[in-house]
Amino acid sequence: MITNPNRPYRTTENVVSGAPRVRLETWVADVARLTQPDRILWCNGSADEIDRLTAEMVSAGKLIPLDESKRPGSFLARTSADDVARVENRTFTCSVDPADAGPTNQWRDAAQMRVELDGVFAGSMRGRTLYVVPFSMGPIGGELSQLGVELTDSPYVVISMAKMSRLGDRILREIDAGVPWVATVHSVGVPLRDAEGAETADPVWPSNPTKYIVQFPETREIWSFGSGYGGNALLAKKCFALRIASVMGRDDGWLAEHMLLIKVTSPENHAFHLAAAFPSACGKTNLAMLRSTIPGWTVETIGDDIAWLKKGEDGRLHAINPEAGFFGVAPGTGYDTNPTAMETIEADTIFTNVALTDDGDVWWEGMTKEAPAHLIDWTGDDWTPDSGRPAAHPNSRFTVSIDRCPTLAEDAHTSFPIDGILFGGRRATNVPLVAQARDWTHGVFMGATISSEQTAAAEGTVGELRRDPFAMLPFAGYNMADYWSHWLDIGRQLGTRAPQIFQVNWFRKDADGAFLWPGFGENSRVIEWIVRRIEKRISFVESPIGRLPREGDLDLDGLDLEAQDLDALFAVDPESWLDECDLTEEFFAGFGDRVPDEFADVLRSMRYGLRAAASRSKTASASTQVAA
Ligand code: OXD
Ligand code: MN
Repeated sequence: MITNPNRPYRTTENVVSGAPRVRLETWVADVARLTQPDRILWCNGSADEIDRLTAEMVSAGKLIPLDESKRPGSFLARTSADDVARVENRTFTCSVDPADAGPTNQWRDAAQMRVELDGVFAGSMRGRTLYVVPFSMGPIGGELSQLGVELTDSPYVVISMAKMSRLGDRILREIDAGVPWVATVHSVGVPLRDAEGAETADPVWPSNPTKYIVQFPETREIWSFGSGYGGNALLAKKCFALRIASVMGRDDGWLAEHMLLIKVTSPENHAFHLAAAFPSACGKTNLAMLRSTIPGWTVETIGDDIAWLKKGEDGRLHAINPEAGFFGVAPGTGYDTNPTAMETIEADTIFTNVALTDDGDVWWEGMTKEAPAHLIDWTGDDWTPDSGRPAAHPNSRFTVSIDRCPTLAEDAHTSFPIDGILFGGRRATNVPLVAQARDWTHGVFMGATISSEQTAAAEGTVGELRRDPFAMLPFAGYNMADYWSHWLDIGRQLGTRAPQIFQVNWFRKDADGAFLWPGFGENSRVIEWIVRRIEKRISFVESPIGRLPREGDLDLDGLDLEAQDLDALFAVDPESWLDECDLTEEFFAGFGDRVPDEFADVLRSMRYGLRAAASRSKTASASTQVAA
């Protein structure tokens, strides 16, 4: 049974003594004894090393080089058909106490899981190389940074990690100096030789139908088996930077969040830093790379997926982007929707599961209005516009270093204080374009109630609310209700220095189902209002669900927005909000008595305000009828 030598599973076993490097080497040797690779390669992410691994993958047919004049330094990978997304139903949290995993995670007994993992990992790397990849999340040696080591048998993981996180010999020096590290082990689960020595050919994309994505929160350990794809295999990302890091944050007083980070500069040349949490498919990368449509305002990119937040010495909440790259969804990204992303991926990019053009470039739905007349689709088959199926997989991706982003803020490599936090869902009804929380507790409530209406595209009843608290449903490494309490606790520590919290909704629709708000670059108008509220330059209209813009404060210059649409964007219907309060109460009830009491107080005052508004509107409509 192998465990993290920094935090062993049992204090009486597996304790490796000696210098930190010896502990690391002993752990690598233990994993190698279990998985039986043919060779072990320690990686530092140098250009030579990445070039060599890339060339090996190209000659093995595992990467397709793209046309050097059209897409320099870029490659296409195609996965197997059963390995195209994160596998939430095979993701497990093995906390010591099942209650610590909570109702939103799949708990498994740690000891039993270790036995199962020992079984599947036994001999799983036969015939392959075991790559040892020490990495830093956040700048190496940075105050909010953390170290990890990934052991993997996938060269695709190594070349992707070189873009997504920080590698290098300096990390080993940090480890030598005693800095602890998170232990992560990954195997695609396809040995090239069986126990009897019979060899099998290596598939283009090896993956195993049996998959495990396992987090051991107390020992800060991740074991991933059977998938070579993104979040399942790049263990620094969702598994470490969110699931394990959120537990580290709970224990050590900080926050690991599924948030993008941007820097906004006002016409007065004042800079503001915003963090924003949105569930999947809500335009997070677009907001991270926003191009302002209002004069004098600029937005710079810091991160598109994950933020780590901690109280700084000045008493404010400081943030870093722990990642060093983007792993963005390709479909829907085009020069008209996100020109910054398109410029970022003009070179030095690994594409996965997009379509290949006849001239050696890439294409996906939404890149251009018209599809090319012929493509090779993501499965490697011929494709024409009337093939009746998408050419790129809907979850196809680009992997690219953040340093290629033309709007990158300098802060992408440092820490900085946060001025505002945004929570957004995809709501066709009820939720206004923007509302400011009355205080931190109300803001945490807003985060806890992020939701989207179910669309016909997914299983479930259309119109039903899908809850995704803090956009962390698949990523909170511990009990979601404890996570809310931890947020409240951080707010108490920050006191008056806490950032302001806002709720946004770009997706409200009119009665005919048309979007009321144009979105994309025009969201800069909402960002302007948010910044002006942070500065306290402007006032607000109080409503039972939060603080709304006064008439005239939201800059609508040059926008073709009817007065009735503007009203509809901000309408707060007391009756539907009272129903929404009931649904929220039901949702909270699923977490039992661990839900913070403060949420009941917020609900009570919201209902009080809504009932008062409902009776005012009844009186008003009665008097209108009398007058008529
Ligand atoms: C992602 C996700 O891939 O949130 O970023 O699923
Ligand atoms: Mn994400």
